Amino acid sequence: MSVVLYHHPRTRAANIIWLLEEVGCEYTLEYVELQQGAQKTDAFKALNTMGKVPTVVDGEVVLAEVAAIGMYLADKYAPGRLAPALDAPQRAPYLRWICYGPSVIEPGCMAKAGNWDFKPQSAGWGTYEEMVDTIDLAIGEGPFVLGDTFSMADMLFGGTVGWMMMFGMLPKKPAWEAYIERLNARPARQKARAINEKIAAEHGL
Ligand SMILES: N[C@@H](CCC(=O)N[C@@H](CS)C(=O)NCC(=O)O)C(=O)O
Repeated sequence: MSVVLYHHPRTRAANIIWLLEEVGCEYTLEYVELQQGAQKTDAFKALNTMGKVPTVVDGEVVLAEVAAIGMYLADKYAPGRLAPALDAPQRAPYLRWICYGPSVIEPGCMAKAGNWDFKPQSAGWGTYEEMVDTIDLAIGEGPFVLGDTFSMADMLFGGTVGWMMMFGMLPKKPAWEAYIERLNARPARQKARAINEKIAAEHGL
């Protein structure tokens, strides 16, 4: 049985193809016509009440949220390879950097770009400057956030950092660019990019 990814190539769902390719499980893609509102139909919202992609179905499992999907795929299909064991010391930074993308980087960048009025002591994403310092800590000397070991954390954390740098919402620091280039060089990422571009072309995007 293959994993089904509800997908659109110009969204966060694009990155999930990279995750699936690295994990190496069988998968199929279901294109969601976002422009026509297919994500807000009752049928789709029965899978994901948010009416958003990515959404994944794996047998009886239905899952949304990029970080949750990544952790699930790594634990189920690549334990010990893309996800450190539950009792491994590396499991702690692995979880930290996976959570850091959606809980700090995404809202922190949106807050900065949108000039939001908020109290950094109360907002979970804190100040932009502290976020940048923390990304420096995560990337460090590299080559990956767990040092020499590439993991699902790089796909999720690195995916978010790369996306935000591309949109000018994070600075293009040389060490960060070098990290993203290491991720871009992975064959699975290049394959995923080609798949996304093919689907985009097929749909005139
Ligand atoms: N928190 C969600 C965000 C998902 C999300 O915002 N997806 C966007 C595309 S990048 C979407 O489906 N937008 C369509 C809509 O909201 O109508 C995640 O991490 O998966």
